[in-house]
Amino acid sequence: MLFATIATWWAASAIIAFAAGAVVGVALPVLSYSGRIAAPAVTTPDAVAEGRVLRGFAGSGNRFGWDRAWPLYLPHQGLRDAAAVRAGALSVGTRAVSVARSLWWRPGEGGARTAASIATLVLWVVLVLPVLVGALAGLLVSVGAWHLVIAVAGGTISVVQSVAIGIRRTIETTLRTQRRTTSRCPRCYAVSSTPSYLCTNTGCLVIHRDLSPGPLGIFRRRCACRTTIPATVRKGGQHLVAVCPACRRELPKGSGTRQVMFLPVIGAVASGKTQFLSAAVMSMSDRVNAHGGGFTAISPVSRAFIKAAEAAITTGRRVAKTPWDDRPEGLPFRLTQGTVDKELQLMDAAGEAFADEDRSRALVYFDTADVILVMLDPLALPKVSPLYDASDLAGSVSVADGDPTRSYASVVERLKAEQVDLSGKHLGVVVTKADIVHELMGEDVLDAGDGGAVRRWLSSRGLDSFVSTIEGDFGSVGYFAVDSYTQRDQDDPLHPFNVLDWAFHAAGFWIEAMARPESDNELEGMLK
Ligand SMILES: Nc1nc2c(ncn2[C@@H]2O[C@H](COP(=O)(O)OP(=O)(O)OP(=O)(O)O)[C@@H](O)[C@H]2O)c(=O)[nH]1
Ligand SMILES: [Mg+2]
Ligand SMILES: [Zn+2]
Ligand SMILES: [Zn+2]
Repeated sequence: MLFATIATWWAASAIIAFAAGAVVGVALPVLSYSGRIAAPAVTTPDAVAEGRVLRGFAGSGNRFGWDRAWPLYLPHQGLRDAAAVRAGALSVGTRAVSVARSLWWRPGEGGARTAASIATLVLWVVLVLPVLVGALAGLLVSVGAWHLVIAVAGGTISVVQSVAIGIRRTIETTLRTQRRTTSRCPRCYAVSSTPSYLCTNTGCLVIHRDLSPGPLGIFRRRCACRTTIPATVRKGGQHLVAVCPACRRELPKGSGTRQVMFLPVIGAVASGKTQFLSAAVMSMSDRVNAHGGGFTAISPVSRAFIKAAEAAITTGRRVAKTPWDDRPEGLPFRLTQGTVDKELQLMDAAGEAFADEDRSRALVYFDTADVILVMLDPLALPKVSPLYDASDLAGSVSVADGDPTRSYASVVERLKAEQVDLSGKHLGVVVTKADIVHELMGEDVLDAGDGGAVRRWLSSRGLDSFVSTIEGDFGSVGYFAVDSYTQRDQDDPLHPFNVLDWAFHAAGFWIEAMARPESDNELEGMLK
């Protein structure tokens, strides 16, 4: 009878205690999350940036660490939350055990005291133990079940997320490689595959160095300031403010989402660099506009350049001398047509920069150029200048000063000394002021339609060894003669556009054959 009563009590109290323990176990995650019991560690953007959350760096994060943004909940915050629930369960359990133990009354050693201890122990075992065991078991089972559910669901979501990240990253890299998108800083000349981006919240100082799908977001990312921005350069690059990863200065809008054709020019003072680039840019603009595309200057400096070029070319005024600046700024232009979106960045340094190797040392952008143009003023050649000086044309145009090969050497000697590989680079030799040469010597001397003829002309005018030097230095060399001053037909062999055409082909900027102004289809091809 007594045993039956005890057994019933045990069963009943254990079941009730089990249920109570289970309820506590269910309430624990809520209590923990709201910080009442064992609050979890939070994967804050600061913890992320300090490298305490995510291991291993990805993308350009390699250089700068992880960006200051909120990571995905899984797995890192999820694991921390689960650990907090376990810690909470442990502390509730320990507390229950110590409360239960305090109920066993032990007055001390000897005689009646020992007897009292034993008596309360018996009572304790009969009354308290089943409650304690039931409660602990309930807690254990419910926390265990919760972990199991979370582990299965969280694990599945985590795996799906990793796959999604992998797919999104592959798409991004493939498209980027296909479109050959880069960004080129017009001011510090740094070339990078991913520019850095500012948060859209203007009060936020966070710079997002590596906008790519990953643990900081698969489609969108939440900045430390809780503003959400796109998680890819392809999406974000369209409207976020891009800054140079190297110098942090603002880049032209859309940098990093386009292929960039970079075209720097070498040439002595008054060799005709600016006149050539002005004519080339205007013809580019005319062509693209004529075919329904857009050609726009995308920086204050390139806007000023195109304005001056337009004024000079349309009125026949001569271009102004370029002021000498140690670190000239690149001139970025955007070319759009249909879905095609590309950038052309020209670099027009003043001739003074090419006086010697020391001066041209700052022009490190030559290191990363696939195509380089060198401007040669034929009127400065010893075999031509007496003819010009003695003619009626003498003084009509400024003539380059100094040996025309010196400006070339000022750049290329440094590149060679620094072991820059020139074998993959292309050099365009542009003989300027061909109109004047033709007036002095007749139309047939400098046949612009034929690069070989221009090369022979230079060789026979004292530049024989120069020709062999440059051909030994560069992977390929193209020869051109241009008249950048007179407005000529688009298909005139002396038109500066011919040089651009060659340069674009050499750099793989135009995939289809060169567009002639008559054919729309071909221009589309040229921009693709
Ligand atoms: N007739 C004629 N004049 C030209 C041609 N190219 C340049 N010029 C003139 O030559 C002079 C010098 O040309 P620029 O383009 O200013 O020379 P630059 O190389 O830019 O010189 P810096 O800016 O000092 O480095 C200008 O007066 C031009 O108008 C050309 O093809 N034909
Ligand atoms: Mg100039
Ligand atoms: Zn920069
Ligand atoms: Zn922000």
